[in-house]
Amino acid sequence: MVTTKLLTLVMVVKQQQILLGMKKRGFGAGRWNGFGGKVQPGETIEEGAKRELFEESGLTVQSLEKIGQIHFEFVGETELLDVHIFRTDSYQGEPVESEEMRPQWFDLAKLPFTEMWPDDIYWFPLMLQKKMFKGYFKFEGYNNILDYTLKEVDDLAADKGI
Ligand code: 8OG
Repeated sequence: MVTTKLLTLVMVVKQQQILLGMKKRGFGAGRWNGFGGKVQPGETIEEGAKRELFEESGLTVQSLEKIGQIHFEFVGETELLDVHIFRTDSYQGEPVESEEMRPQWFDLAKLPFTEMWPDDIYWFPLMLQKKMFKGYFKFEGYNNILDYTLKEVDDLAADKGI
């Protein structure tokens, strides 16, 4: 039986920099990424995104802009990931290291793509231009992309396709 896990991912942008965290443990360990995780029962996706952002980086936000949605499949695994991606350009607080993440600002011109999930290089340009997108990536293991689709959309909620 195929199941789908609902996840969030928040990208914090300020001027010409983006805040990424080095994932210290668990899924995606050793990679720089935005902040996020599993949506819990009883919370909306946006509430889950804000909670994970705070837990992992110490930052709070008033509002988040929904910017993308990507489905991930891993060959041989029955669980699909449905990752809802948000962007924010304003936040409160200062980034602090958590048990899960070590935050660091990166210049947008010098992103550490070789130490990030391999799909990120495809959709980061859209996210950075504030273009909404939907995508699908099929992985073999955690390093190899076998197949993918990625498209810009006008309205994330209205567009049902992946
Ligand atoms: O709770 P946990 O740390 O396992 O959540 C996984 C986080 O990783 C969540 O924020 C979603 C995010 N994530 C994936 N796959 C990918 C990916 O391919 N690229 C990026 N940038 N983030 C991903 O699960």
